[in-house]
Amino acid sequence: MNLQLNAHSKVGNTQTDGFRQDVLEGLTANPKKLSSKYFYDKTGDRIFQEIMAMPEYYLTQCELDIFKNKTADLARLITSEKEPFDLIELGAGDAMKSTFLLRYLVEKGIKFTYMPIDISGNILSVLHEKLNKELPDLDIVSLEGEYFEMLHKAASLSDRRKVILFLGSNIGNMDIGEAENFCADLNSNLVSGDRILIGFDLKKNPHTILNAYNDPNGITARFNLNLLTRINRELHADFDLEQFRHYQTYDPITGACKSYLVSLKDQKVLIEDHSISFKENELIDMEISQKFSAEKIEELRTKSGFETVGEIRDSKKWFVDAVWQV
Ligand code: AVJ
Repeated sequence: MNLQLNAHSKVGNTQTDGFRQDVLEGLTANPKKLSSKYFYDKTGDRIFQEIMAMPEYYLTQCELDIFKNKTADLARLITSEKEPFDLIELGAGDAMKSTFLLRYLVEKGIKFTYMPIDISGNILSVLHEKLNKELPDLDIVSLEGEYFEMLHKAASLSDRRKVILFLGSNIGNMDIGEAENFCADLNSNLVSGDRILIGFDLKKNPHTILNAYNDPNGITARFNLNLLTRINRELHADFDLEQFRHYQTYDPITGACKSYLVSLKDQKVLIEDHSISFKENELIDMEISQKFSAEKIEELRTKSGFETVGEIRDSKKWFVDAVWQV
């Protein structure tokens, strides 16, 4: 079975409608806010690839270390029984790390279907093609859309045991309260025996963390500013990118690493027929990349109702992949 499903409406364009509504709501709020989930258009996908290749962005190498060098341990944590299961990856992207696990499972003859979920249809078709070539025996059903919508779709496609991958510290894009709600929602959408594997970026030397998001070449700045370009293109807005500057913070106490765009002057931006006013030095809250302590991870697990199965850290102990069970 090799399928590619998506949530595009054939009549009207529900995706743009949701984007427009979120952007207008966020930019008329105080403080102004945009959602980092919209970073990933075609250019955003490409800039994120550049970020993952930066020496400062240690997260990629840490989780790659786990998937490359501790594959058998990972496989043991997610495959409890003999029955075939569905391996669902939230925000699969290019599946650079999970491909090591996929290859291992295929080589061991373990029966499963890989279901990558991503909001970027562009990156999903690239992934689908790549995996067909590299692992021709792999069953793939790719699902384009929002996580929970696509999880429901996955549940409607089969009643096999589900294992959900949520890698790369994607969970860091939620604040602690949102992460608790998200994990509790995951828990209530799963059934007994289902498992989740979540990648958490751990607290560490604050310089190391800040450097990963405040890179000297301004790649992360471009990543943020690209959302304004996307709004200009898709919502016919007139943001002047020269008049906004990226600003990054890390609070080592709370573990919140946050990015903002600062308006460099008093200015008005037109988005369709809405005029948005910015004061000089006014901020747009762009992204949170939350860092975790072991205690916070335990608290998140118990609050959302999961049992622990096990966890694997990279050799530097900077990152952890935790496996939980309903
Ligand atoms: C894809 C959410 C894991 O927060 O570290 C990288 C995105 N933002 N640099 C992260 C990101 C700026 C990344 N995640």
